[in-house]
Amino acid sequence: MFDSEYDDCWLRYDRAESDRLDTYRRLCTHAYVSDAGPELVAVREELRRGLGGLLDREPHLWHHPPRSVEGFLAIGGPEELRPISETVDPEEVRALDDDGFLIRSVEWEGSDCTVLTAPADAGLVYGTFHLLRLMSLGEPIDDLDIVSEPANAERIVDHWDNPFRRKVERGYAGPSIFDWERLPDLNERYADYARLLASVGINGISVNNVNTRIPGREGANDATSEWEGWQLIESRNLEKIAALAGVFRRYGIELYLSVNFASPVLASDLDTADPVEPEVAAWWERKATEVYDLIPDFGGFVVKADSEGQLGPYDYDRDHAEGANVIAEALAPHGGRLWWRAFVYSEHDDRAVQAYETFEPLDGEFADNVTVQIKNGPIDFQPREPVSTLFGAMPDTDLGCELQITGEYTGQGVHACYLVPQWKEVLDFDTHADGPDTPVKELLADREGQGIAGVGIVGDDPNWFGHYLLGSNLYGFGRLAWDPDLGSEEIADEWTRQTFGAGDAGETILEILMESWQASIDYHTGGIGLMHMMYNGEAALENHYDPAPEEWPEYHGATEEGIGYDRTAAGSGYAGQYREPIAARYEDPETCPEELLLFFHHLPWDHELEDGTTVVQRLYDNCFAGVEAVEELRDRWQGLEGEIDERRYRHVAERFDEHVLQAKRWRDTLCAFFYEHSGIKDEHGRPPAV
Ligand code: GCV
Repeated sequence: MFDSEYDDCWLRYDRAESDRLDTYRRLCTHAYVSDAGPELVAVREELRRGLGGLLDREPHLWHHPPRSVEGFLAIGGPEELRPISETVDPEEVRALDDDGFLIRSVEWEGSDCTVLTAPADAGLVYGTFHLLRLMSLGEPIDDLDIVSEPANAERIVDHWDNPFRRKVERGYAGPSIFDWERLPDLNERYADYARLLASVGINGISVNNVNTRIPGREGANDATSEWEGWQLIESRNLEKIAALAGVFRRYGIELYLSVNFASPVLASDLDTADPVEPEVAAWWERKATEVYDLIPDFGGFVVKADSEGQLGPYDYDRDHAEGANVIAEALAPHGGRLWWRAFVYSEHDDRAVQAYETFEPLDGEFADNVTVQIKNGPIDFQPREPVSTLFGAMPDTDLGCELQITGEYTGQGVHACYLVPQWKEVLDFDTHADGPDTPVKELLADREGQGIAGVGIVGDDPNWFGHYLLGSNLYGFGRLAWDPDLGSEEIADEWTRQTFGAGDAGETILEILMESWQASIDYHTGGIGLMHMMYNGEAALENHYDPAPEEWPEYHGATEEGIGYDRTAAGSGYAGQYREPIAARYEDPETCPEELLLFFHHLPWDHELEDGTTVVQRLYDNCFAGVEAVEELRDRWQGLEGEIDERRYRHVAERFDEHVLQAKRWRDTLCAFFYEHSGIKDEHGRPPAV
C-alpha cells in the first residue's frame, strides 16, 4: 500500500471481513470529493488506496454527485457540495475546531450518503483516515454521527535527526529518513511518513535535532564544519526545508525547525546573540521573513537553550523569557510559534529541581506565541517518573508536554515496551493546579499553542521502528494527543487489529503490549522509584541501554544504610514544588505511592513497606518479576508461530530472545548492586544476591 518499499504499518487496508464487505461496498464504492486545496489531493489518493484495499475493488471518485447509486461518500467543506450543504448545518461545521471533522450518515436524493465535512481541509484529511480506520477495524458505518475535535491544538513529532551522516540521536531504526544531501529532491518515503502521521492526527513535525550543535563532536566548535543542524536555517538550505514542507502540507502537517540560539553568530557575521541587542532582533526578523517568504505556513522554531552544551540566554546574562521572546517576536507577524524547551539542569545537585526554579518565576513573561515545552518528568524519560512540577505552575504561559516515543531508556529498538500507559499516567495526573480534578491533560487541552510533542522514533529501516511492535507507540502517541481520554488498551487494540488483523493472534499481541511497560519498569528500576541506572558510555551521547548503577550514586543514593533520594524538605525540596495535597503526600514515606517511594525518600534497606516486605526485598522481587514477565511475553509471542506471517513473526521472536537476555542482565546487575550495598540476601535465595 505504500509507494516506497517499506512496511505499511497500520495502513494495510486489507480486504474487509465478509460480514461488513457488502455494506462498505454499497456505501463507499462511489465518492464525491471536493477538489479544493492540496489536502484534497491527499484525500483522493488515500481513498483510492484505502477503499481499493478494503473493498477489494477500484473506487469511483466523482467530481459531481453520483446518480443512480445506492450509496456514496461526500467529502468537502460545509458549503462546497450539495449533498453536504443540504444535509448538515454549515454553522455546526464552522463551529468545530480547525482540525475537527464531522461524519454523518444521511439520505440525499434517494441515496444513502455518508457525509464527511470539516471547517478546514486538514479536518477532511483526518476525517478520511478516521473513516478508513473504522472500516479497517470492521466497525459498522451505516449509521454514523461522529463529531471529532482534537483535545490538543498542537500535536507534534520532534525528530532528533542530525543532517550529519543522517545519524538520529536516540534513534534505533537506522539512519534518518531525511536525506539532506539529496533534498530538495524528494523520495516516496516522505509522503508515506506524512500519511502515517496524519492518519493518527499529527499536525506538526520538527525535522531536526534540538542539539543543533553536537557537543563533543570533532569540529563542532568550528562554525564551518559541515552539516550540523543549525546550518539548515542558512539561506542555501531553505529550499530543502521548503520541499519537505510541501510534502507534509498536503497532509495538514506544518513543518518546524530546531534552531540554535546563537544562530545570529553562527549563520551571519554578528558577534553576539544577546537577545536584547537590536541587531540580534533584526537578524531574527530578517531570517523569519526569509523563511516565511518560501514557506508561508511554516510552523516555527524549536529551541534547546542553556542545556547540555547548547548556548542560551544565560551566556549573555539574560533569562529564558528574554531569550525566547526575541525569536518569538520575529515569528509573530507570520503566525509562527516558538517551542522553547524547559530541559535545563546541571546547576543543582538534584537536577529535578531546576526546571521549576528557572521557569516558574517567568510565568506570564513569555510572548504569546511561545510554548514552553516540558518533559513529562523532572529527570529524563525514565521508565517511570513523577510528573514534572511545572505542569500547573505556569497558568499564564502556553505549555507543551514532551513525551519520548523512541525508547531511549526502555530498551531502545530491542525491548518491546508499549508506552501509552506511561503517557496516560502523565496526562491523567491530577496537578491540583485549579483545585482537585485538574489533570495535566486538561491543562493542555483546548488552548491554541498548547499540546503534546513526542520525540520521534522512525528511521530508514524497512519497518520504520527498529522493533516492529514499537510502531504501536507512534500510533498511540498520535491517537492520545488527539484524544487523551482514549484508553491504553483501546489504542493497543486498534493498532493490533489494523496491523495484524483481528482474531486470536491480535488478542495475544494486545496482551503482550499491555504488560510490557510494567515489566520494563521492574527489571530496569526495581519498581519503587529508582531510575537512571544505565550505562552512559564513553562518548557523552551513547548507550543508555546497558545497566551501570554504580555510575550514578547521585541518582539512586545507595549507601550501606539505605537507598533512594531524599527530595523532601530535609533533602532537595523537590516534593515541595507540587501543589497540596500532592506535596504532602510525596513528602511523607507513609503516604508516598510505593512506585515513587525511592524517588522522594532515602530509606533504610530494611524499611518495611505497607505489606511488611522490606525495601531491599521488594527491589529483588520486582527485578525477578520483571524478567519473568518478559519470559512470559516471549513465550506468548512464540505461540504465534504460524499464526502470523513468518517475516514479522521471526523479526519479533528474535528481539524477544535478546530482550529476555538483556532483562536478565539488568536484573542480575541491579540485584548484585543492591546486595553489595545492603549486605542483605534475597530471602528466596535467588542468585546473584546470595
Ligand atoms: C537531544 C537527554 C538525551 C539526549 C537529548 C536530551 C534532550 O539527555 O539523552 O539525547 O538530546 O535529553 O532532551 O535535549
